[in-house]
Amino acid sequence: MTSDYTRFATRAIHAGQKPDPATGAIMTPIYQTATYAQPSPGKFIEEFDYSRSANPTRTALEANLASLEGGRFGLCFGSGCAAMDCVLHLLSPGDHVILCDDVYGGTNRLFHRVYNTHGIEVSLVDLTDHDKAKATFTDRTKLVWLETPTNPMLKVVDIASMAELCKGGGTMLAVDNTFATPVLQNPLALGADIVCHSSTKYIGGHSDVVGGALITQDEALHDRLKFVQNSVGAVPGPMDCFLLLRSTKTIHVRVDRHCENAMQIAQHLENHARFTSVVYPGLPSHPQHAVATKQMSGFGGMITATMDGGLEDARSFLERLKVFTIAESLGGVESLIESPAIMTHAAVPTDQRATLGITDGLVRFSVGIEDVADLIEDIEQALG
Ligand code: P1T
Repeated sequence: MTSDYTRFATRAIHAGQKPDPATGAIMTPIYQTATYAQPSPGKFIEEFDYSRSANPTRTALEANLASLEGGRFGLCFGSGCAAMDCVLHLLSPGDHVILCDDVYGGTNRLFHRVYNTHGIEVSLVDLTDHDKAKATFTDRTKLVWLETPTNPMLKVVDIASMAELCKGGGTMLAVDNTFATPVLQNPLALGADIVCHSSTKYIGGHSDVVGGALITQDEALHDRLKFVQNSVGAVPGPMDCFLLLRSTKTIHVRVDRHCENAMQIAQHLENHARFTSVVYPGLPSHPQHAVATKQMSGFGGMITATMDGGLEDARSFLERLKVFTIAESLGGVESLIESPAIMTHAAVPTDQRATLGITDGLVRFSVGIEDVADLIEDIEQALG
């Protein structure tokens, strides 16, 4: 499924896509069909028999995303949560999972409130602490699941060192690469077995699609995941796949600008008296800045910062912003801002939030690609 092109920008635009054989249409058509005519019973044209199993618009997107992550196989889903769920279906009762302590609230909920009840034991661990991570492995540990940078605290986990810990023990390493994007970080090259994306975010880039993806190198693992994808059926429709294919053509350009804008805003906030802490992997003050520099080619568009007052202070700041919009989600061209404690991470138990630093004064910026001077002016007027 990988493309012949070696350079990222060319793969972003061409991988998985060729002019439509029927008409020469340059853009992969939206194959809005549930089923396919069979020339003879049980004989298909290519792999297409029914659109839950395969659809040409989705096949093109799956090949494109596989190529962007440097993987051989891609699978797309109706949401990032559906992609995660597909991996968790590979587990059996009694299996043990190590989950990074700081993850999207919905990820925490899926592992703890859905799969825990199916007999999967989950250990939440700060995976930036190598020794702590190592000590958590048991002979039943089948999966390590991490995000890096994490949502929302932007911790950076050393992927290669986690891959080393998983090696040899039959433990799969899955990395949610949503915040980093395939432009800035490729976990498969660092030893991960599975890369997961909420393609709702930077892959889509325009806040108009909900989707998810899994990318792998190993054919046997891909076949197991594809079996679940088809059996459970949480697949995206062809229109959403078309929109995502259109988006990946510009992902490298968008992500570069997200990084530039976020760096300037992080530096600005760091010098601001109203914020007691500013977390951005590109700042030398970030505790894992060295790891980020080693495994990422840029630092992304997400910033978290703690305001000196509590929730009311954060609320009035958010309400006064004019360019930033208060909303869940991230990774779109437009700037968004939110309060994790009462929005994206409200599903995380209060004690866990406190341990992680998800306080009431924490705000999370998804820095868009508007003119950065307007973004900084907006922040200033809202604080003033
Ligand atoms: O929303 P969905 O496409 O199902 O993706 C879930 C998901 C998975 N992984 C990460 C790192 C995520 O951030 C998300 C979704 N996150 C948000 C909606 C949010 O505002 O943080």
